[in-house]
Amino acid sequence: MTERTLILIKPDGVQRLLVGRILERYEQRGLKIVGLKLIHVQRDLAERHYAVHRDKPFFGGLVDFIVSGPLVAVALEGLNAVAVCRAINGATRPHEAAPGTIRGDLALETAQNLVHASDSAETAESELTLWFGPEDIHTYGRDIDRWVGGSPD
Ligand code: 3AN
Repeated sequence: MTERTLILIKPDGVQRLLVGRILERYEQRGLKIVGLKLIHVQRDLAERHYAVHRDKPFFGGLVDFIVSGPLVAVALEGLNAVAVCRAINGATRPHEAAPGTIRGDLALETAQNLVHASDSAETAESELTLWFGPEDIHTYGRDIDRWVGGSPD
């Protein structure tokens, strides 16, 4: 099923000059970039984004980290985009992430694991609304859509 999902390339990705390499992994898989922006996020949005973790001991550190510098928010569309992006990212804890995944290849620390991806289609919908206005999401066809299962509109 064609889905949309939210990716964040977190401040460590920007600081480590990995934005291009990380974005390339999703793009090469055939996923379509339908929204893209660099944001230095306010605390309020960061807290809303991570609201499910509010009671976790790492919540404060997580919010401090995500507001520490600009990050890149990406809206991606494609067949099974939610599951595909989670697989591309690899396990939350980088020492458990398989080689070939972003975290398995490029990260060591759980607190600085480079990327976020929505964990379900429902979460994706609410997260995309949080990070992008309707005018920031673009619907367009690509010549390669017939080769990678993209929707042609
Ligand atoms: P994922 O990003 O793989 O979906 P979640 O949703 O369990 O993982 O956690 C959200 C984020 O919280 C992680 N990406 C990571 O940055 C941070 N995090 C999760 N567990 C820990 C932990 N034990 N210590 C520090 N940060 C953590």
